[in-house]
Amino acid sequence: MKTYLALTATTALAALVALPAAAEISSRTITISNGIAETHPVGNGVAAMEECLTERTDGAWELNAFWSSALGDDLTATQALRSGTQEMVISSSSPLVGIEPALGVFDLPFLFNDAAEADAVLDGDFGDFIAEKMEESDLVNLAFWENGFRNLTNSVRPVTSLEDFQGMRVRVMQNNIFLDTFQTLGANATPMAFGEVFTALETRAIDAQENPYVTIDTSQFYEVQDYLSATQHAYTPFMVLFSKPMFDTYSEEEQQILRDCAVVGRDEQRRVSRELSDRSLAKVQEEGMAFNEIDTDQMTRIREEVAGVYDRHAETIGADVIERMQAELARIRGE
Ligand code: TK8
Repeated sequence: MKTYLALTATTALAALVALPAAAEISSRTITISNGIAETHPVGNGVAAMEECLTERTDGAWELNAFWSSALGDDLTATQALRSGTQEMVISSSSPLVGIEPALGVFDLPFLFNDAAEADAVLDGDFGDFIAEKMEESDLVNLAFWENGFRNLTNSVRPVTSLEDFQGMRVRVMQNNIFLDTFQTLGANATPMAFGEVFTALETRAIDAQENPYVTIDTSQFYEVQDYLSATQHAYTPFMVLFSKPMFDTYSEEEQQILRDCAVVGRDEQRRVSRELSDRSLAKVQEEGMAFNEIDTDQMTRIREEVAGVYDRHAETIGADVIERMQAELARIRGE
């Protein structure tokens, strides 16, 4: 009798604990796509996110990840989210300005001074403001991860001065602000999806591209590029986007699990990205790239040359969006 009672109590307790979870969490396979290789720190972020999801759902969810543009480039995959045919994408913000013009604020040259500033803006009120805007386009931004500070590679010459950009055929993202920045520097800029860049460099259809060190390394651009110059001309984020039509079918508990685990992934992704950056820079030099920094006077000339980009794109991005960003940066900088 005693044993029976104890058993019943245990069973009842187990049912109490298990029931709400069983009611709120359905078993799911979530497709997530990326343009970069799995060896990029985004791979570490996705692994950390998956571990978190497994733990929080008792293994009811699985992430099905596709790399190297296997499900299409950033823009194509993001459109699939909007129409509710794919759950997730980790996309650069830059190719999405046609969907949400305010995202162009991140593409303005020399906006952030360092990664800490970028984190403070992206993880704070400004990031929330952007996330709210994305919902109007049927996209839920779960978190901002790191793409990083971008640097120029090419197969023509080391870029040490403003004049060195002249006539260089540079691939830029599908983004008018980057296009304007590189045209203003005198380059011949061509917008292109990321998945086409390696081949375009290999066949010499273009001379140059720009990306953070970890991307230059993990995409093996060192095989088809000779020079790397530390231009640090912009910091662009990755957005961890979820299809809003699909998100809306998830229970509140499930939505919270997604948000929490995207943040767990973010912290790991940024940690690895920052740790790898120096190693990637060393590695691409070992692989034969010639690296140079650009002296302060020339960097000042480059910055001044592109300063007009801010005004030329203020109307498209939204003057209020740029002002909000600048106010936020002033606050962070203690100005
Ligand atoms: C990968 C891209 C890449 C970006 C680019 O899909 O296109 O140059 O920097 O990281 O999002």
